[in-house]
Amino acid sequence: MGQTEQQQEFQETPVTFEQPVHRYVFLTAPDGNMLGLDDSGEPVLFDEADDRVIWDQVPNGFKHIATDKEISVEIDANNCTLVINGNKTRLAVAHGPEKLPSEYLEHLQRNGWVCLTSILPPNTVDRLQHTAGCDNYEHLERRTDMPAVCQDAAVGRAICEPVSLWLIRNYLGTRDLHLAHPPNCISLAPYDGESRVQGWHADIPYGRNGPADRKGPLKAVQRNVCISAFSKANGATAYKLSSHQEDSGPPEAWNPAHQGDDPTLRPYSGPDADVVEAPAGSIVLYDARTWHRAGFNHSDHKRGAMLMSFQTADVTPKKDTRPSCRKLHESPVYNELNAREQREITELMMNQPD
Ligand SMILES: O=C(O)CCC(=O)C(=O)O
Repeated sequence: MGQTEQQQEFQETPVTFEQPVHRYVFLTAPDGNMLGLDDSGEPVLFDEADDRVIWDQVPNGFKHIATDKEISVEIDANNCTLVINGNKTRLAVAHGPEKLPSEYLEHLQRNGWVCLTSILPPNTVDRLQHTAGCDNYEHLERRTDMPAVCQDAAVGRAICEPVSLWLIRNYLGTRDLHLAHPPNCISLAPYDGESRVQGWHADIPYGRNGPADRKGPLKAVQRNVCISAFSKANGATAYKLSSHQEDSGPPEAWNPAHQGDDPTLRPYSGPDADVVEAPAGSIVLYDARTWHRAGFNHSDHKRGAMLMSFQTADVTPKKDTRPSCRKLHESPVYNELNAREQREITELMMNQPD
């Protein structure tokens, strides 16, 4: 590697998202459906997280952000009771997004990626860190004797995070999606300066479908969950943001290890690449055509992540997700998930193309 290239190493451009100072709330029924207002302003439960289910807590109750309508209700230990469709329904005040789903969708459609900053609640993040063996749980070995989704309900909750599911379905223009592989909680070890590292790639084709037509219909959205806080220093995923619009995959020069005899040559890490830095519990969604690779972890600690690919019904998954889902159905963890989560996971993991 020449002098100039070396000077340009580890110089990716950071795109940094700070901890939100304000977040909206969901009002969630025991079955996981979320309170919203219908077109006539009546309270209704929805199973999709679009703008209709986004609320702000105000002194006497809640304000519906899309309509400015306020409802007065007493809040007791983060719960309230409301009459919905003639039934008294107990609702939990739950961790919501920093922005409206429609704002995220606008960003995703314009740029091919979006960061949902700190969208997962802290208790879910803590259990994901436990499952990945990172952060406060770095002393633990990651379990490999059962699928991650059976190890802790937090994994299923992260899979079913409702704003990201709504965004992916709208971006891909279909409700009918499945996961490309069983979700795993992984950790990126500190980089020793010489081992082989992941090269630049795009995740389409993700399965066994043959070469992708990058100009063809949209086929998949990737979802990287930041289990640890992601920073350039600890190996946050590197992207060429908006490269989903390019006609081809990453340039050969960005992957010198793929050409010569030395598979440990480092991939491009200069300023034309980006890293998305975000607090733990953030989710980065990106068009599967986006060029990306794991970052270089220059810290002394493991960096936890959960990587998922949501594909349209016609795409063959990389791995069959049905055996893991059957194990989940038999596991006590399944009963910790609410009805919405059980339905979503079963659909996302059991639906496979013929
Ligand atoms: O580990 C990472 O940061 C990203 C890896 C990734 O997205 C991939 O392998 O496709």
